[in-house]
Amino acid sequence: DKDDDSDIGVVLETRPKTQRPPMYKVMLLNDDYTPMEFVVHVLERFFGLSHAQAFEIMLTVHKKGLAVVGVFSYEIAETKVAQVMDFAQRHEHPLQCTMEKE
Ligand code: TYC
Repeated sequence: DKDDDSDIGVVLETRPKTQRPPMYKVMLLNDDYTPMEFVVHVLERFFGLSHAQAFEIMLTVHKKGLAVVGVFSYEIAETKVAQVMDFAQRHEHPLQCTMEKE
C-alpha cells in the first residue's frame, strides 16, 4: 500500500567498482655471508636499478634486515624471486628473496 517504504534507499556511489589486480612486494633479506657487491649486482641486473640505487637498497637490507626492492604483479614478482634465488644458489650464496601481497 502507500505506506510501504521498501524502495527507500540512499545511493552513495553509482560508478561500478573497477577491480585492480593485487600487487606483490619483492623483498631481499639480510644474511651474514653474501658479499655486498654481489647484492648490488643482483639489484642492478634483475631490478634495473642504477649502481647508486642498488647500493642504497643493499645498505638498507644490511642495516635493517630487509627491504622492499619493488612492487609487481604476481607473475612478475614470482619471476624476479625465482631469478634471484637461482642466481644466488648458482654462486653458492645464501641470499634470500621473497614476495608478499601488498
Ligand atoms: N650482510 C651482508 C654482509 O655483511 C651483506 C648483505 C646485504 C647480504 C644485503 C644480504 O640482502 C643482503 N656481507
